[in-house]
Amino acid sequence: MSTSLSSIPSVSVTPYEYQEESKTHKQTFSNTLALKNLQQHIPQIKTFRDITISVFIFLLIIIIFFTKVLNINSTYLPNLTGIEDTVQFFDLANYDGSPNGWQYDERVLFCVPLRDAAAHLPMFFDHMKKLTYPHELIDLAFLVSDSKDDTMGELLRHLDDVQKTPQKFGQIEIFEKDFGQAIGQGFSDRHGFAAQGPRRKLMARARNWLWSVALKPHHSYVYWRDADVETVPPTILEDLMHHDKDVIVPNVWRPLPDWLGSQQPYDLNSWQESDGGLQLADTLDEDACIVEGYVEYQTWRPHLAYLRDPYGDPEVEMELDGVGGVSILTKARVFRSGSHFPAFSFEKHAETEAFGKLSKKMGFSVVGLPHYVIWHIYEPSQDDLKHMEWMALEEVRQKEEIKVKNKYDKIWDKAYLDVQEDWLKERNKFLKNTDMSKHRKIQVDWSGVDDWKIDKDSKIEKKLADFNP
Ligand SMILES: Nc1nc2c(ncn2[C@@H]2O[C@H](COP(=O)(O)OP(=O)(O)OP(=O)(O)O)[C@@H](O)[C@H]2O)c(=O)[nH]1
Ligand SMILES: [Mg+2]
Repeated sequence: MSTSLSSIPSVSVTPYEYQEESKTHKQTFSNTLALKNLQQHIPQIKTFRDITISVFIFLLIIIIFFTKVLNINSTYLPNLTGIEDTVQFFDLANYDGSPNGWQYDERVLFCVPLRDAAAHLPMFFDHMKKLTYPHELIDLAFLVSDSKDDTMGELLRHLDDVQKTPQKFGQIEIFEKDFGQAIGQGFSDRHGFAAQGPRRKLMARARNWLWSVALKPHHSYVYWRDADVETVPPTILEDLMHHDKDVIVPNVWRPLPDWLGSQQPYDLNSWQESDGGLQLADTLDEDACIVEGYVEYQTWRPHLAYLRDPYGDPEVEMELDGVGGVSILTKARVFRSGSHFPAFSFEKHAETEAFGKLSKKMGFSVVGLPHYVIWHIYEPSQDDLKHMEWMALEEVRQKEEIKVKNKYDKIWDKAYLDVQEDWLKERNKFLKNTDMSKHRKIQVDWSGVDDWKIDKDSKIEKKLADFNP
């Protein structure tokens, strides 16, 4: 820069001009210096600006995280001084249900209808103890109805056991109410076609009684579970919850004995509506109740159960219209909003299938997971029982047959000398003087012999020609 200053043409200009110009130059020079100085600091300024922006973005993320992801609850609290002992305040916006509810102490109401279920309860409580959702956040509600066995006694015993362990649950309520269910609880009684409509409507009433008395303002979720589930992941609540749907069900299959094919899609009540289903509904009476899996009602609906791929992604979702009741997770607000289990024909359906349809109609999301499976127990039908009886008898008969054969084989070996080989050797000696033609006449059938087509050039033909020249 000093060279550029000395090179200013001082001779050819007036002092004034020079001064002026020199001044300008000085200014330019100082400006250039300042600019250079500034340029030297630019990286720092840029970093500073970057830091400011980064901090701003960071703060923004934190705010979004706390408000949305953490789902910060309303902090409003009314002044309850003086009445806090008798008045409880709930802001229901705080119990909407988030996809990771277990991290925010969200309570689940676990509803279980029971009838003649004493035999299933040991298995049921075994699953309960293994649940990974924090047990203190699970409130249990049971409805025991029309039972001929000791369902209530078994239930109390199991609850007593589990509540003494570290795996104890939150609040527990048991309700008892008989609905006069006349249809038996055996497999074939339950699954007869004529029994379906009345049975489903009655079950709907039972479910409504249960949730309507058990649901509290502090529940964010309601989970429905049948007692007769044999295999279920312990993470079922979290697995269903993280999908963030209003109503969600897994796929339900059942194991079968080998002679029946080892496994089978079970719950056909989870399906998507089809044109065939809608057309069928139009042809039926107002009170009719379509049920799946019966030749009487062909709906051509895609069933969740049949869409299972054993190697499929368990996260895959399928939109549904009807849902089965074996295992349903719902946000509590679905019931608070007025959805329920229709105990009458709603769009030609009742109970859980109608609940799915109704909830969807009310704008809630209703979803099933085709590749996420839980397993219902296998209960033999009357035909299966007959076949099993026959198989049991057959097994006994075959065992007996083997026993007798072994016995005879032994006796045969010991009691009789096997002379077959000797006989073959000595047979000719014995028979050498015997004219067997008296005992065994040899007859030759010559019919058709003239029709034989013999090649004229063949050796036989030539020989014949030699005999008959
Ligand atoms: N409270 C009550 N519970 C019932 C009644 N009928 C059945 N249950 C219970 O409801 C759950 C489901 O009943 P299931 O008999 O398995 O019948 P489902 O769910 O229609 O399905 P399937 O297993 O296919 O017959 C089980 O936990 C039963 O114990 C009833 O009339 N009242
Ligand atoms: Mg069942």
